[in-house]
Amino acid sequence: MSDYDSIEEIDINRDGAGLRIGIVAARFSADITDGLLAGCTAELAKLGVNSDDILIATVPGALELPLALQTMAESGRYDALIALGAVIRGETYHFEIVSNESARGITEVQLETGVPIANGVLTTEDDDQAEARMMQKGADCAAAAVEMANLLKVLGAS
Ligand code: INI
Repeated sequence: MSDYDSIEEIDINRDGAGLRIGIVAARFSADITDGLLAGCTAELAKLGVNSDDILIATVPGALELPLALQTMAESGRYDALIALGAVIRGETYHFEIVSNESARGITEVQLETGVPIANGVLTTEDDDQAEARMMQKGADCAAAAVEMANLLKVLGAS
């Protein structure tokens, strides 16, 4: 028996039924993005999200993710959003700028709009690392988006 058994705790809820989810995917590393999308959409289906309640938008690169996400968040049509992309150190001279700025923008959008965003922008040393992680990362983001959407509904109602 834990010390906090007498204190109310909100259960983790990963039931995706009825949730509307928007996905924005950066095409810069298209093969990696495809893997992220495959892992993400398969997990959303497993969690009960209806395919009619999902919209996928694509943008050129990770730096375009925040603005597209902001527009979707402000539309009021989504319970949660998912950002997908890859920034690979071996393929860019400005790795830090692209990875840091996309992460900063994604965080800012969720805090400013109140719509949760799962950050699935992989930052890796090379393609092999990105390929090894893409399916799991996509699935993790689907679970995070569903969980956060449900948590915010409870927190907002209490
Ligand atoms: N965009 C990415 O998504 N990943 C990268 O690794 C990357 N590199 O290597 O530069 C990248 N650059 C493009 C950037 O996101 C914008 O699309 C571009 O600067 C136009 O605004």
